[in-house]
Amino acid sequence: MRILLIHPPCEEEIYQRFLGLVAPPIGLAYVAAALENDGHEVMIIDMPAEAKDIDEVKEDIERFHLDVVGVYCATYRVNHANEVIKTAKEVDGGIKTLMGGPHASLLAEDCMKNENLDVVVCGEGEITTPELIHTWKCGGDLTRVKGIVFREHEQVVRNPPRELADVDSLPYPARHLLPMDKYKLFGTFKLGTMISSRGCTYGCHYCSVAAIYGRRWRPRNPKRIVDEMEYLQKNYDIDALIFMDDNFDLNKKRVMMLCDEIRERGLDILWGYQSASVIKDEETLKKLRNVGCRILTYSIETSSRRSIDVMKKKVDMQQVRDVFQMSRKLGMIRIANIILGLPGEAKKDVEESIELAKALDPEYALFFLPAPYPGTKFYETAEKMGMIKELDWSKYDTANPIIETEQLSLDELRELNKRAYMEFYLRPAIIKNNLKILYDFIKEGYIKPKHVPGLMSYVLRTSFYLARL
Ligand code: B12
Ligand code: SF4
Repeated sequence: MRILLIHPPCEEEIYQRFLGLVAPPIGLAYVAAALENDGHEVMIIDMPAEAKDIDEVKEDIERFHLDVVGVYCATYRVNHANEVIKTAKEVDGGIKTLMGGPHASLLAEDCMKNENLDVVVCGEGEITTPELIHTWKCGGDLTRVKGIVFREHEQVVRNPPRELADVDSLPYPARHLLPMDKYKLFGTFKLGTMISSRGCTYGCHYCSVAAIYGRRWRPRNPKRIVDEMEYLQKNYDIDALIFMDDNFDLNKKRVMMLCDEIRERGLDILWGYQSASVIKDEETLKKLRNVGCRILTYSIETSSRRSIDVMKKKVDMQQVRDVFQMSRKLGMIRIANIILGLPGEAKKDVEESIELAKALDPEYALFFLPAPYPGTKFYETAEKMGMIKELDWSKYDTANPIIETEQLSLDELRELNKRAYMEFYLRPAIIKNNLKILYDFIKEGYIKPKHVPGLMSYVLRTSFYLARL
């Protein structure tokens, strides 16, 4: 069958704005690989990365003569995902339409209100999607396909859930179908991404991953991970690699084994990850640094002890301070993610979080406004307490305020968020920190002359944005 998978855009790309990050939709590439293995002809359009609008996508759908169109759906992309599905059916009513991703998985029945949508694939797509397409092709019985929600005789039917895949036996994501040249970090490093584990055992109340997959963590074998790192370096000539796991550093022993494997193979690659667990000791941090790990994103979330407890986030503030100091000494690029305005927070708490960001003094900080994603415990509570003031899901991108706290209105939160960015970035320390990193990275050969134009244009764009705040 001829299948097109689409990554729809969203209104605000915070990571692109502040980190010059454009990342591949690797979940779609995993599904595409499984479909190719089954003999299908698969294409992927990454609308934001390729800067394609819906009219251009419509032309593609007309040109490709497709059997199936599938779309990724996170909450903040839902309006565009629905538009894509509608467009596919407008072009040809015979095209089967599919949705997957976190929002679709958690709110499948709601997504099925779009009458142009035929099926939602809930949870992982690698086993379910080929099986579904095989069933369509053979005119088989959809009630036998686990993990889908579909329409039968005008009724929406939910089948039993699909068991989780064995993460070590999955084929590599079909990156050859993605516009790999478009993926960037800091506007200039050619970026590759990988998933070295899936899921997370923590149960943060605002998390969609825990809501979809439960509190399970499935690590890949370090040898297989390094095989894929080598493959990426060799085939895509990437400048930097970021692990996009839900919880990369949950198991310190596995991190150590991965470092050993990288060292033993002599792999020379600049890499980083988003830390959910926060490696706390200097020895491990050193080990990471010595095998090229130089970009660390720490999800601090908030400085307020009360918010940490309410959201069931595992954070120890003293450890966070120590880790920031140690990783600074080791010449890492540190990115702090901080949430402002969690339930119960007053202006004073938000100001404390901004002060914390400045005190930690990382090279970059991202400030998020909390969004209660449907299907999570946070959503349940926020809804029950009447806190949700924004109902347009396209605004659930953490750049827009969604909930009011007892003490803070949406407008106040919007203002505090702007203030956080201005206070954090308009400090001499930012220039000093970044110049130091720049110097180190040039000296170590990570930044080459070819990176300079991209880097300059990213710095100018971000500065221009900050100046207009
Ligand atoms: C990497 C990542 C990012 C990256 C890059 C995203 C990208 N381009 O891929 C970055 C850092 C930019 C990012 C940013 C954000 N992210 Co994010 N991100 C993730 C993360 C950790 C991993 C995604 C991933 O690649 N997983 C691995 C693949 C294999 O899994 P997958 O994508 O789910 O795909 C599988 C299935 O869903 C299914 N599937 C997916 N699509 C389709 C389509 C079809 C047709 C089918 C059949 C099946 C299918 O099959 C795939 C293979 O099994 C997820 C957590 C998660 N596990 O989803 C959060 C997650 C998607 N992000 C989330 C959020 C909230 C954000 C932000 C809004 C918030 C923030 N402040 O960080 C921002 C803003 C985005 C923006 N507009 O700027 C939420 C979304 C919640 C929701 N209900 O929509 C998640 C789920 C995190 C969470 N803990 O709740 N993110
Ligand atoms: S640490 Fe991250 S992935 Fe794990 S439950 Fe919390 S938000 Fe979800």
